[in-house]
Amino acid sequence: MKRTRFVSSFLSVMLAAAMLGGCGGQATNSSGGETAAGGDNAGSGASGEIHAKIGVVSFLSGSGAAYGEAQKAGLELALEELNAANQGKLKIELIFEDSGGKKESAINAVNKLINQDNVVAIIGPTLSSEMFAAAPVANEAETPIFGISTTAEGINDIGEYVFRNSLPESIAIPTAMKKAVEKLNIKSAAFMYAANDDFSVSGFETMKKTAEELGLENKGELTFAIGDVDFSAQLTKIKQLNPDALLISGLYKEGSMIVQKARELGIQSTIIGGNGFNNPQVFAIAGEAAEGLIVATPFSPERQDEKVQAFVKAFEAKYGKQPDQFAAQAYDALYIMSQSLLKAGEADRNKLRDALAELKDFNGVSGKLSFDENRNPIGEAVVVVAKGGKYVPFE
Ligand code: 1QQ
Repeated sequence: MKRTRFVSSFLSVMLAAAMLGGCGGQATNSSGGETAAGGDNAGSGASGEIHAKIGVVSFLSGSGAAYGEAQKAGLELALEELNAANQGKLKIELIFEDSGGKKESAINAVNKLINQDNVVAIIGPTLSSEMFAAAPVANEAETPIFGISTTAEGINDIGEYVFRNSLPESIAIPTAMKKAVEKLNIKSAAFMYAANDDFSVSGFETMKKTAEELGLENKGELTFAIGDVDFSAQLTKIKQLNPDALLISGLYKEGSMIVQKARELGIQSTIIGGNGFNNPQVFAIAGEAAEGLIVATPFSPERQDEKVQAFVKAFEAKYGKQPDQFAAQAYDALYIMSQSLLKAGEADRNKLRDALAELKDFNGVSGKLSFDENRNPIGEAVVVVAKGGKYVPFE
């Protein structure tokens, strides 16, 4: 069991005091500081302005880099807007680390951000598997770590410094499956999932449980691995099983290749995917085969909401393309950090943690957000279907 927070806070304060001669570690509130700049106490260094360094661990290279790119784009847009709006009150600095989707790299990045860069909080890492590996490090160091795409069950059980605004698959998947079963004549299901990825396994378990609850006949469960490129053996079997629905839990690269191959082999089943499919790379990889694919997401750029449309417009102006769910959740996360830092009154890890825990009815582009007692988001998913190269509401 973890030490009580009071004891460990006390110990880290003592340690910081011993190491830094009484100067607070990550607290970089510039009031009273930065006097060396030739008496310049106006502008961004003005007295009272909070300076907060936030680390970001993201999947920026390799087979899932489109997730990380979307996250970085969402964060940088929010950073620009927030630093302009918060002038004189709060200045946020982001420090990006590329984990390449690997657990070991995520752990190293978290250690570096906490011990070397003295960040007040960490956003990311991208994958649940990375979060399971790296969040215990942040939690032990009493540094808030905030998932923006981690949707597996059990993420927040790591500890009280772990948060996420990414809607868990246990909410998103049942929403998609119920709607599909209601609208299409689905009576049976088969499953394919990546057995070497925590998120994909967790998503599969939710899919299987939901299918049981919906009374669907289970026609079979087949696995693949992240990194695989040939899925013909599994899909030949799926074709024989002929399920009404094929449920796929995986990341976009392998998931989209499966969708493409399934249609190539003439599989007619309705395909329902998990969170991994919420990226436009699905259309680049699967092409026309993506048509009809059903997914649930908390974000749709089509939503006729003033805030959502303003975000879509600003994103398109900056990047020349529409934001996806990963960009939207990243964008919201930085707004949540900003609001919570202003509430905390200084860039202090424990004060920020407490402010985050109190978040209620945050009105973001990926919906309204409050946390439950386990710091999980309470939110709703919309169900979308692939049509003409993009996702549109499934009505
Ligand atoms: C997780 C996910 C992935 C799809 C994130 C990219 O939801 O790993 O939890």
